[in-house]
Amino acid sequence: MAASIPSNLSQNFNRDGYVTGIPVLTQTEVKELVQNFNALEKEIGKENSQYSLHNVHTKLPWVMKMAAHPNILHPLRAILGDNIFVLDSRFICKYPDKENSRKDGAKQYVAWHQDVRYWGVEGMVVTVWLAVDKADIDNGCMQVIPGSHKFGIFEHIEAKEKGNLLTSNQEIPLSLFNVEKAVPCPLNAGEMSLHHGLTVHGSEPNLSDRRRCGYVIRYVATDAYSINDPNRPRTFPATVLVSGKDELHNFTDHAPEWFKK
Ligand SMILES: O=C(O)CCC(=O)C(=O)O
Repeated sequence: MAASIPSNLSQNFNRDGYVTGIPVLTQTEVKELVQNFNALEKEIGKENSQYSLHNVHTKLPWVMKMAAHPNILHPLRAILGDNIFVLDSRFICKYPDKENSRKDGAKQYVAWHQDVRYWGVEGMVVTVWLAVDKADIDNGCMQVIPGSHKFGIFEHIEAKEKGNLLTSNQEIPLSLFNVEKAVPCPLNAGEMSLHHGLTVHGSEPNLSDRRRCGYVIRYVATDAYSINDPNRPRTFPATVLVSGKDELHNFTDHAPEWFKK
C-alpha cells in the first residue's frame, strides 16, 4: 500500500518548485537497492557508474521497480494527475573526492541548471531524486533555488569551473539568480525529493569519505509532448507508462515484456 502524503504537497510544490524528505522505501527495500547497485558498480566499474547509467530502467527489473514504485507514484499523482510516463532516468553517483582520478584534479560537482533547458518537452516535467545512499551537505546533496521555476528558462552558458558532471557542461550564470537563497535537500537513503523541470538546482563536490548515489527519474503526464526545437534536441527512447492510461500516444510506451503494470 502507498504511504500517505502531506495534504499540502502539491500546493508546496507549485509554490516552491520542489518538495523534499518524502519517505519511499522500507529499510529492507533500501538494503536490496544498495546491494543491487553495488553489484552493478562492481561489474561495470565506478567510472561507468558515476553518470553513464542512463535509462537502465528498461533493462534492469530492480531499477524499473524503483521508477514505478507506488510510494513515488502516489505523491506524483497529486501533481501530475493519474496518467504518468517515466520520461528518462539516470543514476548520479558522486564518489568521495579523495578517489578522484581526474588528471586535472578538478572536483566533481553539478553546476546550477534547469532540467528542461535541453529538453524539448511541452508540459510539466517533474524530477524525482531518490537517495540510494544518505545524501547530506558533506557528500554534496542536491540544492535548489526555491521559486526559481516561475521565471521560465534561464540563459545557460558553458560552465567556468572544471568538473561539472552535466553532459553539455552547462551552467546558469550566478548573476541571473540569488545563490544565497539556495536550500540543501539532505535525504536519508530511501527518501526522495521532487523538483519542477524549471527549478534551478545543482550540487557541490563530495568532500566526505562516503559515496553519494541518487537515482534520478523524470516524469510527465500523458498530455505532455516532445517538440522539435533545435535548441532543445533531447530524444526520449525509454518512455514507459507507469500510472493510469494513455489515450493520447504522444510518447511511445517502451515497457519491456517483463514489466507488469
Ligand atoms: O545529483 C545531483 O547532484 C544533481 C541532480 C540533478 O541535476 C537532477 O536531479 O536533475
